[in-house]
Amino acid sequence: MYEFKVEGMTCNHCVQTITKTLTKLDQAAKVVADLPNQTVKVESTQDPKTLAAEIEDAGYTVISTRQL
Ligand SMILES: [Cu+2]
Repeated sequence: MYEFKVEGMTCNHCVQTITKTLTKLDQAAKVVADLPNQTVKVESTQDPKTLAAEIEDAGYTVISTRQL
């Protein structure tokens, strides 16, 4: 599982956008976005760089990535 610190998530729509884009990349991915903490936890077999790039493509900035 990876935790991404993300900048730019402001509402539930952002959460949905990020969740949708990541599950499109990996249908088996489990995504938990935490709006107050501005983090996105992702359980996925995909490379974390690929996941981060996907979040950025959706219009958000990934500040840091860590493995949990
Ligand atoms: Cu939003």
